Amino acid sequence: MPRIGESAQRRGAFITVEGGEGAGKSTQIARLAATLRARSGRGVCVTREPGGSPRAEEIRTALLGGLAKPYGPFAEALLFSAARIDHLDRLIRPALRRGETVLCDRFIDSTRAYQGAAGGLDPGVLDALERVVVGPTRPDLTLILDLAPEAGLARAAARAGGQGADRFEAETLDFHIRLRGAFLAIARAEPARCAVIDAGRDPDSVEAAIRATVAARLPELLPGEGTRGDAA
Ligand code: Z5A
Repeated sequence: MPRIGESAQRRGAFITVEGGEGAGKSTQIARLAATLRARSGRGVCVTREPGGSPRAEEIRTALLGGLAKPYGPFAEALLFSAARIDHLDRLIRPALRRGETVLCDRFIDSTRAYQGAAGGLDPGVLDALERVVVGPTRPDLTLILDLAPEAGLARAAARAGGQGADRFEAETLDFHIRLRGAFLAIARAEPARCAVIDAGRDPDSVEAAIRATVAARLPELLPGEGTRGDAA
């Protein structure tokens, strides 16, 4: 469980990266991590959800294998939450307390978008889960990589090279269109935390937009670059 007074102990920065399938999250997190390691003078912890700790990775295998699908979006949200509790306790909060920058591939907004907006789970249930599971450990910045679902699914399929789609990739195009709308709605609702990045461009252009956004929103991480503003 989150601890009282956590915010006072927390010294690092927490950045999450969100978006639909094949939006380029892993590609861009690797690039941003390299930039921050070279420029920020702080440790950088790269992680992902579901997963990120040994126990949470076991839950990931079950979730992406479709084990919880027959039980519906509430049961799936509970399993994602179980993985998140372990991930926060074992990896994210200790790294933040050490003053590191945590870069996390998916976090609470994926639960909101996949199990909530696209899966039909009541937003009140999701809010309650976030309060007890995440508490005060909220991202300082969330980069939402926005891409047409057709393009993202094509990228993911090309990368898979004939291997089958996982539990979520196998959803209908309509599901993925609802997902995109959900991520954009989250960004509109929380503009101070979220920045939308056009992920339909080449990887170098997407990287430049992310770097400018990080420099503008969290200038202490990229000293000397903070005056150019968001370039999403
Ligand atoms: N999920 C959920 O339902 N609820 C939750 O609470 C959480 C998650 C936390 C995790 O899957 C699944 O769990 C996810 C949501 C659900 N759904 N699915 N599937 P995952 O981690 O296995 O998959 P993912 O998060 O969707 O990531 P991904 O498919 O690996 O995509 P990505 O990381 O965004 O993209 P990438 O690997 O960087 O790039 C994909 C390919 O495109 C690759 O070949 C790249 O070389 C290429 N690429 C990357 N950028 C570009 C550009 N700019 N142009 C052209 N090609 C590019």
